[in-house]
Amino acid sequence: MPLSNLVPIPELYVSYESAQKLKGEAAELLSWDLTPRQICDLELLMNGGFNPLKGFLSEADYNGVVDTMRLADGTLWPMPITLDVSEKFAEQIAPGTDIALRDQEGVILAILSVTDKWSPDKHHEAEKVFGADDLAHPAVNYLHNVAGPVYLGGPITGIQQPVHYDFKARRDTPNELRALFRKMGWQKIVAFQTRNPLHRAHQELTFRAAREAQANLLIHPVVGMTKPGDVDHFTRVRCYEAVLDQYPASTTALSLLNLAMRMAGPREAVWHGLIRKNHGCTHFIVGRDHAGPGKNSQGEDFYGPYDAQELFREYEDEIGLKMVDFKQMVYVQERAQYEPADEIADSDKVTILNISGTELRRRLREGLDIPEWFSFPEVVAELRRTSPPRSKQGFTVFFTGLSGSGKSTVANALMVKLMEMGGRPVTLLDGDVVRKHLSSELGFSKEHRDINIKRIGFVASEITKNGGIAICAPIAPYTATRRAVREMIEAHGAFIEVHVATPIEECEARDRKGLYKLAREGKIKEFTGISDPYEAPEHPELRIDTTGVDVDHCAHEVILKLESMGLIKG
Ligand code: PPS
Repeated sequence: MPLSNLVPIPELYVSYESAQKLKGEAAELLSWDLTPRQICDLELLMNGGFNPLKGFLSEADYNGVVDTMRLADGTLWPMPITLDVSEKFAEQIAPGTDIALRDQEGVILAILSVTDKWSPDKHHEAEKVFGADDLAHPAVNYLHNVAGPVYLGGPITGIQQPVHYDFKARRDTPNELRALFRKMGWQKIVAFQTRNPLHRAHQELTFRAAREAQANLLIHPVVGMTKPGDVDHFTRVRCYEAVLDQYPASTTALSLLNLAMRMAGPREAVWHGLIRKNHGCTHFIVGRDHAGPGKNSQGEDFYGPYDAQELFREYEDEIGLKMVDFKQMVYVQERAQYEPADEIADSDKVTILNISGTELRRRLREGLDIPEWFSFPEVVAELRRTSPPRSKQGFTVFFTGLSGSGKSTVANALMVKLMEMGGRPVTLLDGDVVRKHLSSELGFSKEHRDINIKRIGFVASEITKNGGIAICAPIAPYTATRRAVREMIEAHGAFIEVHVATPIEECEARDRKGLYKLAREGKIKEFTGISDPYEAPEHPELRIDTTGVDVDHCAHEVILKLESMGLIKG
């Protein structure tokens, strides 16, 4: 039995009695409503998953972590765990203040005793932690466009765990997992981190990894926050449960980890290792492109495919876990089995079959065959259930462009054409109409425009989730806000951004509402294109200019795009 599993990992919770008392007192304190990512971080801080951290990082620890992957006392820790807040909230806080940390329903989860408050250099953080200050990296985008500008640090007093209603029996704290391993007499445990459904290749790989290490296996998927666009965790957990039956009985456990991933590749691998060590594991599988964020804005990979393995190897002793490096498993048709790619010689002259993630998504989208050698029928059935062919899924067409560019007119024509085709309910969220019904109290400051667009995004994502078609037609002048809406919607279906790129001269010449004239005279302030910016989309799914083109033709172009994406059948 590894020694570490005989002793519990320190948690930050106080006793039940103290928690009840503290809860009463905390009601009087200033409160911070935690974001979904902060709730994930707090849970792992409190239950010891982030041991040795005792709270959100102080400024000195943060600087050490960002620059050298070490806390101020020299302990290895690769990821900044900080409490980011708004400037307005930070103004009320000074070192020495206690604040109540609440979940999104207002339940008090913990008290933060603030020792540090500072405004971080986010460009520096992005460069050092994620390797590039590039918004194509999901965590860099989060850092600049979602996270607040001020960080608070200090120790945490844990009052209660965040509440989960889903898969309760599959969630374990580090100490619960340690106790399970003790009870089962498991001495060596290989952890497998994943944010994707498991197919046969993963099952083979994890099974072999455990056998080679003569260890038991822990499938330890992340169910907190993963990469935007990933398969939702409800679907994935049902898939994992199906795959669990494929391992020899009592050799393998499945436990869900409420981690908010950062997709930081090499640094993330080291972080994942430390977290698994805290959960009582002895070995950790690090794959090709571990926790990779995809391509950067130049279309290149952020990290080399084996950077994560190299960094992990460098720190293996300090992490206290042995790395099991990923052996890529491939299917050999002639032998009807999976084999490690590096064990197949050229002289074998065999046929190797593979289906990439992109190809799998295409087949699911188009309702095409997914062969049995690739995945388990239960997993495929589960994936098909949540991702029906695209022609049956909901989607959002998001028009953006200047006032008078023709957004509403084309959107209206598109709506009618889609209704004529039938099949799915269609809702038009036009800029003016939304401002009348949903956003009547808002003006045109950046802050108000962002709220307006996020409301539209929220409604559109609900429509998309429920299988309908949402057509949005606001100006939506800011790239970051449009991206946030895209992320909200792509979790449920396709997002088609249509830039109505009619030049401002044409919009102004039309001046259908007489607003440009008033804006030029200074009678309307903050008017988009005149006295307020419009950030044109760089890569919209479609760009149309309505100058001299009839509406019918423009709407038809959108229809053709939807057909080419398999969203509607011609
Ligand atoms: S935003 O930026 O996306 O929130 O704008 P949106 O909700 O689409 O509202 C734009 C419509 O409001 C009218 N209007 C203005 N537009 C831009 N800037 C200023 N200051 C402004 N004041 C009023 C205008 O009629 C827009 O409608 P469209 O259909 O775009 O012409």
